[in-house]
Amino acid sequence: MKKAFIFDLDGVIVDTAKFHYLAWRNLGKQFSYDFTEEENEQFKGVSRVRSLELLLEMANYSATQDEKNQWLSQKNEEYLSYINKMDESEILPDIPRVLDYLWSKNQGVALGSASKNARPILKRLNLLNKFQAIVDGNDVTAAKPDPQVFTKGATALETSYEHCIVFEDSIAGIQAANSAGMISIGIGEASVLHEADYVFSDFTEISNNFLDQLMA
Ligand code: B16
Ligand code: MG
Repeated sequence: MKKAFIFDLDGVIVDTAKFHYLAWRNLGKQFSYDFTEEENEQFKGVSRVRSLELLLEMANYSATQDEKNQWLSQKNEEYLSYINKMDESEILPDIPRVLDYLWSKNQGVALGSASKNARPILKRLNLLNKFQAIVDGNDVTAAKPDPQVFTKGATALETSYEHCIVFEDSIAGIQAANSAGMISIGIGEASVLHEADYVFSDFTEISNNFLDQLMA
């Protein structure tokens, strides 16, 4: 039976969280806030606009709309300066193997990311043609934990939700997959992603046998 495998981008296919962190940290310095890596965990899977709101709340800084708009574009420009130096070597281990295996088994493969930069990132990684459908931050009206980013992918691949498998590194993304009735696979720490149906540290732990079981 054909299933749909939906991949998150940041933290699943590529480790761009480090670039988001650098850009948010530098922005925080403008209002004298020392943004830590630990705090950055809360930003994973969260939209750009919501991330800025969170940062301002942490810093207890009340910004004008003009300041917010300026900071959102400033943050994105810095983020893009890091992204523009990326290449295929940044693809996380065993992602190419898993994608190729799913294609060889004629499975549906989609991207479901909160990022508005998903397409240029996939292009830089030479992975654009590995996805039959791409749903990103430009395509949704509700952010994770709302399941829209994944349900749109399922619709594009003409697959019912219960036949979808989602790979996610964020708590919000796991909740989104669960609320749509999809199988959720956490990539990261089990203590953080305990709501997922399965958790693996990374794709080197996901065998072709396990993928076969998901397809069955
Ligand atoms: P952008 P994902 C998310 O991507 C990131 O995890 C999150 O940190 C980021 O704020 C969000 O994309 C928006 O990204 O500023 O590029 O639109 O994990 O859902 O692939
Ligand atoms: Mg992610």
